Parts: sequence; C-alpha cells; structure tokens
Amino acid sequence: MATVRASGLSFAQSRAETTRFATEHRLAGLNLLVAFLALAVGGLMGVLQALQYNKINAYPAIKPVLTGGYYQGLALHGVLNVLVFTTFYIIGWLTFIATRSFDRPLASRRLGWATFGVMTFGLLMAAVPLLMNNATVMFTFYPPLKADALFYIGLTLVVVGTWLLLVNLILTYRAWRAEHPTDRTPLAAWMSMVTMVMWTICTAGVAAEMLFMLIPWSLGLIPGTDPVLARTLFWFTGHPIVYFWLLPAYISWYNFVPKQAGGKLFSDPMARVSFILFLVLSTPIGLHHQITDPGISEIWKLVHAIFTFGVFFPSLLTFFNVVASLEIGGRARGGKGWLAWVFALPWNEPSFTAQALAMILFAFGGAGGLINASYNMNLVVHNTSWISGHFHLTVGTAVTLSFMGVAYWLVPIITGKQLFSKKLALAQAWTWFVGMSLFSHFMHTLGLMGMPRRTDIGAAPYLKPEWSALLVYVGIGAVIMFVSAFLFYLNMVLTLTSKKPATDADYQIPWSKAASGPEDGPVILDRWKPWLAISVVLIVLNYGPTLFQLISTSPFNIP
Ligand code: HEM
Ligand SMILES: [Cu+2]
Repeated sequence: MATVRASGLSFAQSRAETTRFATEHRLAGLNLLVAFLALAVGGLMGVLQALQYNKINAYPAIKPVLTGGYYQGLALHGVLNVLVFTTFYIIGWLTFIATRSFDRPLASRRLGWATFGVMTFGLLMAAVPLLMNNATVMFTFYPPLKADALFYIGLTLVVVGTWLLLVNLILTYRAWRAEHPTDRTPLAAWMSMVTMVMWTICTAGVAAEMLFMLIPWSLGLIPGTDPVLARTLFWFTGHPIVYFWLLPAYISWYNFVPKQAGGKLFSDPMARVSFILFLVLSTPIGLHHQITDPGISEIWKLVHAIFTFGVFFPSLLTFFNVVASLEIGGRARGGKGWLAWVFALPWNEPSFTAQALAMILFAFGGAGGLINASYNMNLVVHNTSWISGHFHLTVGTAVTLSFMGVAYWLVPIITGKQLFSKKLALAQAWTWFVGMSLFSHFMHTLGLMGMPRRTDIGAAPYLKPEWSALLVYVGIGAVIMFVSAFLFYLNMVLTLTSKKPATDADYQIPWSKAASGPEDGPVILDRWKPWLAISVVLIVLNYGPTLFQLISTSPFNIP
C-alpha cells in the first residue's frame, strides 16, 4: 500500500530507476529546456519595458531582430512567459512526477514524443509571425486586433499537444489501476491528472474561439468577428489557466517541500479536497474578467464574482496545509515558539528557500486578488498597473520562482550532473524576492494612482511627475530581477557543462510522507465521475445563458 513513495533508495537503486525512466526524464528535460529558453527571451523584454518606463529606450539596440518596439516586446513578454514557459514546464514536470509517482513509465512513449513534437511544431509556427511583428496582439489576442493565421494555428497546436498528455496519463492510470484495484491513487499522480483534466475542460473555450472565429477570420474565410463573444470564450479558458499554472506549483508544495523542510505533509485528504474544489470551481467564474464588458448581464457577472470567492477557499486550504507541514518540519528540526520555528527551516537549501519565498509573495498576491475579484473594487484597479503588480506576484513569482526552485533538484536527476553552486542558487532566490517585492509594490501603488497598464508610459504625453518618481523603483526592482535571472541561467549552464556527476543524495526525489495519509479520507475523494459531473453542470449553469445569448445574437460583422 505504498501510496506515498518513500525516499531513501540506495545509489544503485536510484541509478536503476533513472535508467528505467530514461525516456520520461528526457521528455521532461526537453520540455524544461524549451520553457527556460522562452523565459530568457520573455524576461529580457520585461526589463526593457521597465527601463522604457524610465525613458531609457533600449529598443533600438534590438532593432536588427525585433522591429516592433515596445508593443512587440510586450506581446513577446506575455506570450513567452505565461503561455510558452508555463505550458512547456508544466507538461515536462507532470510527465516526470506522474510517472515516478505511479512508479511506471508512460503507457505510450510514442504518444509522449508526439506530445512534445506537436507542441514544439506549434510553437515554431507561432514564433514566426511573433518575431516578424505580425502577431503583436498581446497574449490575450483579443479581436479586432488581428494576427497572422500562423500565430493562431500554432498556439492551437500547442494546446492540442497538451491534451495528448492527458490521454497518456489516463492510459497510464488505467494500467496502474488494473494492478492496484483497491489502492488510493498516489497523490502526485492524482494531482497531475486533476490538473490536466481541469485544463482540458477549460481549453474548450479558447479552442472554440480559435477554430470558429480567429482562424477562419485571419484566413479571410469569414468577413468579421465579434469582440465580446471572443473575449467570453477567451476568459472561459483565461481564468482557469491561472490554476493550470498554480496547481503544478502546489503539487511541489504538497508533495516535496514538506520533506525538504524536514517534515511531513500535514494532511493528504485535505490536499485532495482542495484540488477537487479547484477542478469544480476554476472554470465557471471567468466572467469576473469582463465586469466592464457591455452586452453581458449584470446578474451573471455577479454570480461569477460570488463563485470567485468560492475558489479562494481551496487556496486557503492549501495555505493552511502547507504552513502546517512547514511547522512540522521546523519543529522536527528543533524549532520552538509560536513562530520562531520558521528560523529552524533549512534556509541554506536553495530549492526550499526559493519555494518558501515564492509562498510568502504569493500570500500578498492572493490578498490583492480578493480586491480584483470584488465587483466594485475591480473598477478602481481595472487595466491599471495594479494588475501587472498583482500577477507578477502570482504567476511571475509563486509559479516562476517555485519552478526554478524545483529545477534545482530536478535538473541534477534528469541530467546526472551535480548542481553547479548552491550559493549562486540561494543568491538567485533572494534577489528575485527582493527585486519582485520592489517592482510589485510600486506597480500596485502606481495603479492606484491611475497609471494604465499595457502602455508605453515612457512615451506617453500624460506621464505624470509623481508617477516618474515611483517608476524609478520599478526600474530598480526590474534590474535586480534581471540579475536574479542571470544567476539562474549561469548556474544552469555551468551545471549542464560541468563534469561533476550527481551524487547519491542528488538522485533522491524528495517525496514527502503524510502525517494523515490518503486512507484517512473517504473513498469518494478517489472517484472521478461525481466531480466531473459537478464540474460540467456548474459550467453549463454559469455560462450557458450568456453564451447562448451571445452566440444567437452575434452578427459576426465587426471588421
Ligand atoms: C525580469 C523580470 C520581469 C520584469 C522586469 C517584468 C516587467 C513587466 C512590465 C513592466 C510589465 C507591464 C507592461 C505594460 O503593461 O505595458 C509586464 C507585463 C507582464 N508580465 Fe512581466 N516582467 C518580468 C517577469 C515576468 C514573468 C516571470 C512573468 C510570468 C511568468 C511575467 C508575465 C507578465 C505578463 C503576463 C504581463 C502582461 C502582458 C500584457 O499586458 O499583455 N513577467 N512585465
Ligand atoms: Cu480570473
């Protein structure tokens, strides 16, 4: 009944495991490689934006490659960071942990390669117009802004590729289930499946937008489009996508960080409850991004706003469970007092430190998210730099810094090379934390002072002196983050090119045991049908009337 896999394999055993999972490791490694290459280009664009805020125009320097200036850079920043980096990293990471957690390779390795192939082909296709300034439509690609058809087709292929991982995980699960008819599904594998099921359901929105609206329109097959319907289909996917980014970080916080902190996961059943709530509640709330959109009933906006507060609950469960697990670790390491146990945590371990710092900034991001979600307060912050301040704490830190922290133990296992330097990695985590704290704090403040987002502020005639005074700190924060990113890439390149092989300890996957294990929870937590049924019913109820009204009244004649 080994539902939570223990670490403590011998060197020979862990090397044998590595050979057994060689294909899965290679797939994970290639996905991470594409992900971090995308983040390198995307992150560089972010620094240029923050410099341009301070009237330091670096765009002429990249002109030979990118002619489009600020807005092309911003499109690249959004698409590469939150669509490409996240998606490739997540597919690689889930391939790795799901198979290691089931303790069996992918049911179809050929399908595994097809997944990577389709996604990479789609990425290359979308990259052509992006780099040629023919897809400067931001990562939200709202019509009537129009991109080259290759951009839409390429992104669609990336999404289709991700669906193939779900197929593979289901096949792998069925093979596992046949051999373990009464066991509870191992936590990390189960969470990977929940993430991919949630994602596959919610991508129906953007898939419909691509197939029936954007692709035929950009090819000239239909003459017009409908911005409100397109935005509604986009946000059908666009809200749950944030949970597609976050859940894989939570998977690390639940399954590995407790062990890295020297303790155990506080409660496995509570972790499962939170993931089920994410599955059920992530999608039927997307209208909260359209509170200012005309043509959608106020009632449904309010219903979605209320459900949004519902999805805050599983985040609170996660917060409680993870902090309780850290406390178990801190006390096991000799920590005392109400809060002083925090200092007993392994702050000299970069993978732990990066993820703990990511959690701290995420707490602020979550609090700000409640303001965004409030029907009336949203109007104050809508489309201001407050929003950018917010999501750099969530996806830009909780997810990105956690993924970097995971890479510090995952890359040595995949490549068989020792991490080049723990000190560099620690410096990387802290500089990201400090740089982002500055950057995000002042972006929030500027938003409250009315500074718009998605704007070349440095060139705006209405740039106010009181904004400029604070934009300096945004710039300083950005430069510190740039240094942090540089340290990360330096460490990774030196790791890949080093000759030092990974040690026995490096090969151990830090699986956490649970203080309260899966058998302490009811069996229904391990069933799929009831939760899938509730998810679909809630989506139909919350979206049905609005989508029906928009589709039946849409003239599709906006040029
Ligand atoms: C070196 C670190 C980074 C810097 C300096 C930076 C800077 C910025 C700035 C100044 C903006 C606002 C631009 C505007 O509204 O006109 C922005 C937008 C954005 N950033 Fe970052 N960023 C960084 C890293 C990241 C990361 C790691 C992510 C996510 C993984 C991310 C995701 C985004 C997204 C999605 C937008 C919105 C794009 C849009 O409005 O279309 N950024 N960033
Ligand atoms: Cu949302």
